[in-house]
Amino acid sequence: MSPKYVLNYFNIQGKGEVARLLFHCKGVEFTDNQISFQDWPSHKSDHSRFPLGQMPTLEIDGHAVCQSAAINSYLAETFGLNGANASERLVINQVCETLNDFWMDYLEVWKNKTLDSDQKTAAFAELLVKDTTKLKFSFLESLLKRNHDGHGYFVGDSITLGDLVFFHTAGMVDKSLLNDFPLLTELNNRVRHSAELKSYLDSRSHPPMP
Ligand SMILES: N[C@@H](CCC(=O)N[C@@H](CS)C(=O)NCC(=O)O)C(=O)O
Repeated sequence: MSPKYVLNYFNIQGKGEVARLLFHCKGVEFTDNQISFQDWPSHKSDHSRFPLGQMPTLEIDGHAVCQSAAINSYLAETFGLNGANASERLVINQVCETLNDFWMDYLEVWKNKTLDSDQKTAAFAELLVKDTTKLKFSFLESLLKRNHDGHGYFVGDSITLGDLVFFHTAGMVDKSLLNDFPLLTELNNRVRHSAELKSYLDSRSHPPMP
């Protein structure tokens, strides 16, 4: 019998969304416990549910674990969405780490309190066209091309953690990011309209970021 899963995260996409996508992709029942920013201070010091005073956390039969990357790879492994062998996991891990590096660059702008909203918009636009960003997405496109000439998923014949992390990251930033990457654009659309995720994504109402 499947354990009782409770995923705790803010009512935004952010760092908890890939776990949500993994549950929906596999149709595994879970409680999507969305906590508002307003309510969060009253939960933060409950270290039995939030070991580091942060979210996301996943409760598995009442036992709470933290760290989004650990949660995502545990769920992917448990649901058979983490590649069929070490070579596939090597590709998936490269995808996840590359996108994590990009995400860190993105957060640096997002968290910069010295920028007003117009300056932030300009800084995001600059980040998307930076050589280091282009290099990361060219690399991802080259990884994708190695499997079914880029017309499927990063590995194998169906969605894995790598595709979900890519789809999630692409959804958090301006669509122009993918303009130069036709295969990644196709992948983004393939995941968006996949039979597994369509109904969740059609009804999803929580925003990407506050
Ligand atoms: N390394 C952690 C970072 C978690 C993290 O930064 N969580 C933020 C939201 S994305 C949080 O809980 N912020 C509220 C707080 O620190 O009080 C992970 O990947 O799960």
